Amino acid sequence: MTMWCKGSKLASTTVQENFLRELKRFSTGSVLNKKHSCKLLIVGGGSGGCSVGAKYASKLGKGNVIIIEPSEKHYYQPMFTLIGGGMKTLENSCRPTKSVLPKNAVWLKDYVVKFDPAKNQVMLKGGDTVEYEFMVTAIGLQLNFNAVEGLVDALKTPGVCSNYAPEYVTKTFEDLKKFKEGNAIFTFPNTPVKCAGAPQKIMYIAEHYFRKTGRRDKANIIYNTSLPVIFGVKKYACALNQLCDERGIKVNLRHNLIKVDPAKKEAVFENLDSPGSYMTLDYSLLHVSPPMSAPKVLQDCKELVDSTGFLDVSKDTLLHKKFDNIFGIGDCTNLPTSKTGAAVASQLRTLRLNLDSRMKNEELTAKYLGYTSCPLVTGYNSCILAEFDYNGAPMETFPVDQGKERLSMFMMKKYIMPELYWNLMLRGYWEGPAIFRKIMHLGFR
Ligand code: FAD
Ligand code: UQ1
Repeated sequence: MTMWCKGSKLASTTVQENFLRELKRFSTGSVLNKKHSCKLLIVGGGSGGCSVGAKYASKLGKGNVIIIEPSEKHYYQPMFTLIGGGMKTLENSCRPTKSVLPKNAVWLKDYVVKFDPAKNQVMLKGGDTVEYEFMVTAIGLQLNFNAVEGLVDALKTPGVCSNYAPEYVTKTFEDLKKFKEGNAIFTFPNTPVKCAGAPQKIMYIAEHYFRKTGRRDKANIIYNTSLPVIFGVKKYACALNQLCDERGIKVNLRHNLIKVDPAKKEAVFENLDSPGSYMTLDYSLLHVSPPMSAPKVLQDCKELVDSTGFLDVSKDTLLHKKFDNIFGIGDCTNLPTSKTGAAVASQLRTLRLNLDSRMKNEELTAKYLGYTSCPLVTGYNSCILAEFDYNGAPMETFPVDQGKERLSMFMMKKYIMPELYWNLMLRGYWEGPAIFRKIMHLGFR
């Protein structure tokens, strides 16, 4: 202190405080905060962000595209189902983000903490701001494990697992291996979800695994879903209901997991058709699909979202309903279709054509029909490949009845889809199977 001043105590304190404040500002980096700007900003470098980024980084040239993505690791999430069943490893599903983002784009490894669409800018956690001419929002959705009482602690105990997050997914197969007897319960939450088939795919895999390992007669398999049906599309719902009947799986509709007690090994479900009435079940195995929502940062920007908190875009063009320089893709949007990577691929085509038009001030002509797909893995060698549109009408690619369990579809899910994802989709070359559907159906339908 004496180094700084020889005057009164008050003056020396003020100088010292100012110095400390400057030091803090410098050490936290705020003095170095930057203002970036770009032609196209992409928020989120997951399935949607990477593929849009790949398209535009080459089209617009070096430095004109900025991608904001906080994670060092990129996961191929559709593989989580197979990891839970012991058919793939977590390493198989993961690549460094650096290796999947387009080289011509600028990667800012940070979180968006505030959207300010009126000023065409976003704020980052590290303090930087980014200004854009056009923005594509692709920040996925948020998993809310803590919205179920006791769940986060229960996930640390034997028997409670979830395929939904990379930190938990490897535990699923550990728990399947350890299962001896009792209730094996699988849940579907009372919220929008990504991959609406995933909560039950792992159940069919577990059922097959117990059969393969001679424990099926010891397992009481139960599917407790918040939905009023087993699956939203009638054709596939019929096939799945029949499968559950044949395999002795009990389905409880409109039952929502609200509490897990790992000490008692009990799970509590609310009956959504009779509020205030509950079903408590013992479990030996509990696979939880957690409640999900739009990311909080998006929900907080009221101008961007609808009443559900998801990005409010036109279901036809993917353009934001209020801001004509903002598009959305994937799980963070309010597109009324099932949230999947397959849907993202199909949306990519519409988004590309319409963003090109917006950049040239032309009318938007491309229309997304709601195509989505869910490979419903039903065991270690079978899969029902559901494909459908906004109306729940099947939009099947192959000229066979896809409502049946098939080995070919399983092989495609296990071996072809990952290659297609890493090598084509993330590089912007896969815009869904529409072209194959047209070719395959020539002369058939
Ligand atoms: P994501 O790929 O999740 O990417 C969102 C990105 O945004 C992330 O990288 C995240 O780090 C980033 N982000 C988040 N917050 C911020 C922020 N504040 N600032 C900046 N960046 C942020 N789909 C299929 O097609 N077939 C399947 O068989 C299938 N099975 C699945 C099984 C499971 C268990 C799961 C979990 C998913 C499955 N899916 C499947 C769904 C598919 O993975 C998603 O629908 C798809 O990844 C959505 O892409 P997205 O770009 O919208 O979101
Ligand atoms: C698909 O396009 C896709 O994206 C790459 C998936 O995974 C993320 C899928 O699981 C499926 C089924 C499709 C649809 C593709 C075909 C060939 C039917």
